[in-house]
Amino acid sequence: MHIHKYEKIWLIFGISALVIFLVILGFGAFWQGTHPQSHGVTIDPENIEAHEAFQEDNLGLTKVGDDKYIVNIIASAFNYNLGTDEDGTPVKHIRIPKGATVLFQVTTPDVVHGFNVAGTNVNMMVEPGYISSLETELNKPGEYTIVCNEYCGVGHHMMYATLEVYE
Ligand SMILES: [Cu+2]
Repeated sequence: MHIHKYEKIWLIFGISALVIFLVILGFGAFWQGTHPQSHGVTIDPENIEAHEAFQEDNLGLTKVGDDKYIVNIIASAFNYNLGTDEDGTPVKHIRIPKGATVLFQVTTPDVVHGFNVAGTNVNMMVEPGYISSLETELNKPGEYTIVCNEYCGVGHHMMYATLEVYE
């Protein structure tokens, strides 16, 4: 069978593009652990406190087991509510030991926000009516900034918190 030269070039180009695409996808999924959420979890945005995870006492970092943590956060214009410490000051900094499994659960009562732990694969869109959750292992010690990467209004740039992964 004779294949024209241009047709050969085109076939090689097409097959290579497909292989490159699959390699990138595989790298993201298996090496970097990028997975879509399995299903949507809904919440009443006007009555967030009715959900146990978002009651004042349960906000922020909670240790739930050996090397297992849950972080509950209410994102709102223009703040990340991580609860308060003993003297009532809002928590803006959380510390997690290296290698621990962390489940982030975030929701919002108002508009669409982002939740991105800059420099990690923790990056979620936070929509009113839904609980965005992601479980991950943070293995690189350092200080990370949690930023909102969905423009949510004039105070958007003031939405941040910090996360420290320590040895
Ligand atoms: Cu924002």
